[in-house]
Amino acid sequence: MSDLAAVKAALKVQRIETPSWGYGNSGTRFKVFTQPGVPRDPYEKLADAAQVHAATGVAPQVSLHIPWDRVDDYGRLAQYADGLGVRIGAINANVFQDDEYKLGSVTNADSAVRRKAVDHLLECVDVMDATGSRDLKLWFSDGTNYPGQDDVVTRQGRLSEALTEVYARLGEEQRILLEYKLFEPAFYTMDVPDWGTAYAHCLKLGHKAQVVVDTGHHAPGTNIEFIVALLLAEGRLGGFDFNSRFYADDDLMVGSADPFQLFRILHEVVKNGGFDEAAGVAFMLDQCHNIEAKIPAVIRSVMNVQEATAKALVVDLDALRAAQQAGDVLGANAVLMDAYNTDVRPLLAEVRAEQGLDPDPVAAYRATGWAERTAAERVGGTQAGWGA
Ligand code: PSV
Ligand code: MN
Repeated sequence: MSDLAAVKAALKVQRIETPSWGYGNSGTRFKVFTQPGVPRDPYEKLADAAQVHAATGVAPQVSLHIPWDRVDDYGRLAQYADGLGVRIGAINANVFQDDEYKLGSVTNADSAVRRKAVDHLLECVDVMDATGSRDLKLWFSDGTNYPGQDDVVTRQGRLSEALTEVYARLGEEQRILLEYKLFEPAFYTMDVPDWGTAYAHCLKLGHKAQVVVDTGHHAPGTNIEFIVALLLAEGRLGGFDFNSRFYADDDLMVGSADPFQLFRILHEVVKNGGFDEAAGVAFMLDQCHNIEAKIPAVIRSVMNVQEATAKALVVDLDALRAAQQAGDVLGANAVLMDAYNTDVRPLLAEVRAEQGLDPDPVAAYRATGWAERTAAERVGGTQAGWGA
């Protein structure tokens, strides 16, 4: 797409979902640093997310994590979000933090543990019903640490059984988004280690089951854009958990470690119709801001996705296809690099101004005084954090 009006129109309708846990304290296994003004409950997390949407205009959805965001009345939480101009996005299940899950959740050899895990997943569908959420995002920490610890195929059978029960509970418009991860916390085998395993389960389940690509969940050097293109072509790309990594699952701000990779991924999305509403791809962030201020970091991340998207949108696809058809290796590569090397920041500033937004979202946020106000007001209580 190289028609400027069409590029601008596409940027205006882009939507990026932010994670409730991105607003709480987080850290590593060595230390969680606290920050002043951090939310103390899901309501305050939504209020922070609404600041990101106000500054950027493209982040109206917030993913929840259950039980971290457990409340008594989810209908009330959804209404509160509505009043802030945002809504509830994906519901992330959590079957990785209870002691019973030491040897796995839905793949545990003990049927009582499996029952408990599936009941939690079903509870998450109840939360979707109450909040109007479309997507149940499933990530399983299940796996083994040592060769011989358990039988790989038997575990796949247990996984399949659990997914089948949850799939049957979904409403017409609801979906399972199945996320894979190469390693961690299990170090020898994960039960859903890669897109192929996730894809195989989704195929068996049906069209309401889709794969989620978390950009931090691959072996170093993996060609993620190839996976994205393939899943899109097969109609099975449910969404992204965007973040950046240098070494493992670092969960840094998306586009900070390798902006070129983010561009290559979004180029495949653009080229293969992934931005069409009908494709149903959820563009979510899954990051933790350990040392940087949370709200500006989320804003920065949203802007990084916008910049990579804008570059992907200015690729001259006609010229690219012509070069590909002609076998012009250098010419085709030059078309892509021209787009990547375009400074799209003035274009995005224009798009924002046309929408009545400040061209500089971070400055706009800072000018609200929200950080100072929440630091003064949010005293007492327990700050939300990764795991709460
Ligand atoms: C697992 O590493 C993961 O990417 C899953 O999406 C979890 O729900 C999330 O991180 C927790 O932060
Ligand atoms: Mn994730």
